[in-house]
Amino acid sequence: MKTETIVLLSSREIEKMRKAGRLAAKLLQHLESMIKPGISTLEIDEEAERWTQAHGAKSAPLGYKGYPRSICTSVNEVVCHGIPSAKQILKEGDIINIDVTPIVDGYHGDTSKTFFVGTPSPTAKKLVEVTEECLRRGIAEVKPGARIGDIGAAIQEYAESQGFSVVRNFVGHGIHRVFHTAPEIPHYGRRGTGKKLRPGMVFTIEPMINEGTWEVEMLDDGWTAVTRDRKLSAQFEHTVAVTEDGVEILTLP
Ligand code: EYL
Ligand code: CO
Repeated sequence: MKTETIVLLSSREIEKMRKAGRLAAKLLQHLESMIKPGISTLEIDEEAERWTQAHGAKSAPLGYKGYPRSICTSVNEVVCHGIPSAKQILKEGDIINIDVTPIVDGYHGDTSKTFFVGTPSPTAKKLVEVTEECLRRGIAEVKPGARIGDIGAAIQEYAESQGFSVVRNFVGHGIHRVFHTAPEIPHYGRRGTGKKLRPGMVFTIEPMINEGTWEVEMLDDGWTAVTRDRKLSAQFEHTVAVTEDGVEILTLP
């Protein structure tokens, strides 16, 4: 059993999270400008590493539990933790989630978005729009006194009402000086359940929403998670702080 405690950050620490979060959002904006048919996901990763270093930051994923690259690039049926590769060339109609986590002055900013490569199919467009709205609805639940289960319930209700499913195997996570810590934030669940939110808590909300089944398979590389039915999966992620009167999104440009 995990014995990690949920840390409440001071306003000085939240300010550092804001700086890391802002850099993460700007990095994602920068990488978005590279997305076009013909580019490899490794080229995007290499630019992410270069840009991060040029801004005096470090890439948290690189070497974390042995992860080999600086960002995750999850294309089409890849649910999360897709590894950038020279062999993976983006093509017209793909969807790609780019997930970045720079470390600035010891604090982490974790954010991701799903982008279209050229013009999406109607299904891809709807899935991506619904997933972004799931993140928005999850964030809207966050305030002191609310429960962790309220976040997942809001996300699950909306995703399933639109005919999509919510990934169970991966959850949002506490984040500060540590990349991945308590609390866990499931993107499904029941209102009124789970721990109470308190000012100073900082965590990610990062729903992965699937076109078909919610079930996930791991590829033989040991990192990449794909949908069991190989249908599409989309994801959006912000790092948020619980404030005295609600929520602050820390990963805005
Ligand atoms: C490294 C470690 C298995 C990431 C996140 C990359 C990947 C697969 C083991 C959290 C934890 C990204 O961005 C993240 N959450 O939003 N580990 C991560 N790795 C890795
Ligand atoms: Co992330």
